Formats: sequence, structure tokens, C-alpha cells
Amino acid sequence: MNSKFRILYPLVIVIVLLTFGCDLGIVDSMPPSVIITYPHNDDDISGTIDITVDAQDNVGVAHVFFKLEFTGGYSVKTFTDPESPYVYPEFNTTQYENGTRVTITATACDASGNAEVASIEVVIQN
Ligand SMILES: [Ca+2]
Repeated sequence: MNSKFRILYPLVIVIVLLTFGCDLGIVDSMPPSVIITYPHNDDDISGTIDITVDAQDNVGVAHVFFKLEFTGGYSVKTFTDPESPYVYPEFNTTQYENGTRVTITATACDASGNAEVASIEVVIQN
């Protein structure tokens, strides 16, 4: 290694660390915000609907996990949407008895594993 490289090499490392190194040390501990934008809590729902969620994060939302739980012994339905806009598409309410209560839970996660949950309850009335 000649003397020019001996000086240049540490300088390059310092520049690279100053440029990129700071980002590597930051830990994202802030969970996303999440709101179920449709339907609304206590709504009667009918037909086939899209369940929509607004999720934001200081770094980036990794995915939104939807969970639908029903009264009356129906099995739980789940769906994961990795891309905005976050939607549980084409939920067909006509497959359920009128009066069935549905608890809709949306969990937004960021890449660091932070999560935030939003939940509403609606009633199927066709
Ligand atoms: Ca975050």
C-alpha cells in the first residue's frame, strides 16, 4: 500500500460512516397509527363490502393484518395486505345470518415489529 492510499482509505471509511452509518444506529420504536375507515363502529352492513384501513408509520408500514370474528360459531376470517391502500376486499355478508355481530380488527405493523391495533364491531343486516 503506498502512502497515498494509507491516507485515502481511512478517509473513505469516515465519509461512508458519516453518510450511511447514522441510519444504521437508529432503532424505530414508534408503532404505526391505524384507523378502520370503513365500515364504522356499530354500523349495520349488507351485501359485499370492502373493509378499508388508513395506516401510517414514521418509517413505513410493512403490512396490515385483518381479522374478522363472528358471533354464531362462524369461523374466523383473516387477510394480510402488504400494500397501501389497505383493504380487506369483497367481504360477502350474505353468507351469514342477519344479526350476526362481526368484530373487525386491523393490526398495522412496521418493519421493526412495532404494531398498533384498531377494532370495531358491526352487525350484518341484509
Ligand atoms: Ca415505526
